[in-house]
Amino acid sequence: MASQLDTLLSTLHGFERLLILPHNNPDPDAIASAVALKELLEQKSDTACQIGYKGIIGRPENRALVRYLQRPMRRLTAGDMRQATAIALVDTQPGTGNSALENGVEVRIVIDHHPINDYDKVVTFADVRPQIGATATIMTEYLQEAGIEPTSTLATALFYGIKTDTLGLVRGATAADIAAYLYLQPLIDVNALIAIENAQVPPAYFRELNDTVQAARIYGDVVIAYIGSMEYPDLVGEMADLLLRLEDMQWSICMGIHNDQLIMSVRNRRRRGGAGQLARAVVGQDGTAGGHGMMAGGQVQLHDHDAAQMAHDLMHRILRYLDVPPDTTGAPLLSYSPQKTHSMQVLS
Ligand SMILES: [Mn+2]
Repeated sequence: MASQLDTLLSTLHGFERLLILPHNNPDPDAIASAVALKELLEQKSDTACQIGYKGIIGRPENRALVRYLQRPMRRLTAGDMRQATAIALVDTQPGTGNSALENGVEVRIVIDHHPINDYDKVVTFADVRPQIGATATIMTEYLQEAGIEPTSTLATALFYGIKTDTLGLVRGATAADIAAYLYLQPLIDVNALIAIENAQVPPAYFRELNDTVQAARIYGDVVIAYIGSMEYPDLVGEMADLLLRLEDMQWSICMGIHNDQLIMSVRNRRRRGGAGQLARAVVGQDGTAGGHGMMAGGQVQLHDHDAAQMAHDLMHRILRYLDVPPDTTGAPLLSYSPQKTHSMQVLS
């Protein structure tokens, strides 16, 4: 029986060029996975690869990672999609609305770890494993199977991809993620990783942080912040992670506007917490959404809709979905004091 790797490679027979697409506004897992696929195919096939992306790489850590990788990807032009004869999607799937993929374009390869999407596209090779914590884990396995030891640079990127997607192996990590992480660990450039993780941030970061904290309201065990327009689209994910740290919270949801899109990020503390279901139910036909039990996201194209009104509508749907009584006014985070205070005990 042919191995997964052989099947993957045979998919590209006769194709001189492949366009690799990570999801829009790519995160470390998407960036590392795209670079790993390029490396694999350039060593094991005759196909030349180009990585393209849509959206922006805004989070300072992600910008630092891309600089460290010597800018392996470029923003897509309209012509790139038209000219592409073979396309690979990594860390995303057709039909999610979260890639540059256009209708009618054939997809050769999909490698992803998000829940399987009901797409009607014909994909020649699909390796989608929703139980796995990071696509970088799957790509590490392919490199191992191909007998390619990643360079220190690539190992660092893959390690960081697994680390961020699983919050350091505590969010949705499986035995496979742990195995890949431990395999990569001796190969990484520790100083580079420290520099990436502690990338310096522009003053706007602190303005956005302030806006988020000012906007956050608490409804029982749910904290929600709508921050209005934001400098870069992945900010909502970063802020949702931060808000989930508030004691007693089960849910955190952050929404903001970037480039005529309302972007929402959802977090839940539990492994099967239903973050993906909430995102899909709330966004509905107004946009696209997807994700796992603990983390999910969605986006709505605003067109002529008023941003504040749309945010208000979504907020309403979220509260209804979570059975929060409609007349409940949330408590502003900054004046919120929980019934029980148990967190500030001094440990001695
Ligand atoms: Mn991922």
